[in-house]
Amino acid sequence: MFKYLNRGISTPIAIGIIAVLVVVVGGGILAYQYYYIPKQEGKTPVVELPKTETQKIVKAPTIEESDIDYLIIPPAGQKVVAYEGAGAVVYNEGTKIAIKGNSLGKVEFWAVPTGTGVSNYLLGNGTKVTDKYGTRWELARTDLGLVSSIYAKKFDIVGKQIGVVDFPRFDYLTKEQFNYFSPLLEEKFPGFFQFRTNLVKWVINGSLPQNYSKESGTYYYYIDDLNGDKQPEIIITALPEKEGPTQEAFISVVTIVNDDGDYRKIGNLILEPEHYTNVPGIASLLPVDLDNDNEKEIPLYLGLTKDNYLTVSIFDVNFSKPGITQMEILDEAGNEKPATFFEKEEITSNINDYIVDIDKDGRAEFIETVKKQITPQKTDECKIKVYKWDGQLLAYNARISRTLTQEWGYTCLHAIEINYGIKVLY
Ligand SMILES: [Ca+2]
Ligand SMILES: [Ca+2]
Ligand SMILES: [Ca+2]
Repeated sequence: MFKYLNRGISTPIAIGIIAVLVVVVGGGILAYQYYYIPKQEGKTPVVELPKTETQKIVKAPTIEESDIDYLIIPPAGQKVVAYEGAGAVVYNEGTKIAIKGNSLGKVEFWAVPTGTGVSNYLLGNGTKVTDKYGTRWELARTDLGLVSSIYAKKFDIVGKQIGVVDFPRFDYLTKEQFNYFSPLLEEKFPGFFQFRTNLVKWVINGSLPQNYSKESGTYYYYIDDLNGDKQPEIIITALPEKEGPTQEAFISVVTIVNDDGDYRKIGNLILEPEHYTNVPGIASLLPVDLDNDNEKEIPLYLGLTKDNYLTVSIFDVNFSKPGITQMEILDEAGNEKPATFFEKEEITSNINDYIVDIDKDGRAEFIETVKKQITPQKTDECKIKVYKWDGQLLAYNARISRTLTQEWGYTCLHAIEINYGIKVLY
């Protein structure tokens, strides 16, 4: 099940992924023993909160972010944002790292390489630089490439080690990301931004109802610009403090409206316990516009069913008439039902979901692939089911869907690449 979550980690905006990993990996197995997601395709299993809760702007107080003693200086013209916590990073050529500090005597930079059997190694000592940004110790090397982490040892003027600084996970921001991320960023050095974690936590605390836990790991958030207005939306999902069969999962979307961090609620939605087994969250399927209204829909992973299917469902955020609803689809048999899909991997068959523009018309489709073994270790069958917006519903589209027989060893991703001429990257 790690695979499902890992697929999303390389995406630059998956800030809450670590929290989800902890919750899903730690709590998923326990949770699914108590809950069961029925496969019945009946009524929409959601209840909306009163509309009076939406659209009110909440003013942010002045929120201090914790200070940092490192710098990640990107090459000219690029922008980086650091998140909380460590993680593997690919350093673009020309990226500098530095430790701030006036009273230090020496700084050593160390790398933990990726892979096994290789020990930590010294990258080099820092060179002291003083300019209008203060005093810092810069590493001369700017060709770090892929490393699982970097840390620095700080020494005082008599050579005694006085601390270790771990460099965090960071991303290079695209222009588009920077446009909508900027209210949530604080510039620490030209081109180097710190993510305003404390502000985001304050927004989440204000958005969650009383009985929902504010401890990280029991909620999950994800940041995107769902409606393309350059103001970021925070998608928040959470479970109540005391899990149990009568508890309801909470999904909320807020928009940060200015650089002060004031926010406006767009909508809330409550998901009844029989429809999830864990904190709903975004993993490998990212928000994308599926119904051609220029607003992205949100695919959420809802945990495992009793028979080990991972559930994915699609939610639609409505900005003009604020609210969140679960999408409906038209299935292969022509029935309308909630947009809920399942993923499962077995030796003889597996089911996976993707969101890609499979017919290359500039719009994303929802794809479900079902791979089955036909002849052991010889041939497989891959059924590629395409759901496309038909003007009314996300509908199974027989014209684009295909069933293919393929050589054993090939995946449905190969089948999509060969038969549709597109590469699916996750
Ligand atoms: Ca927006
Ligand atoms: Ca849409
Ligand atoms: Ca398309």
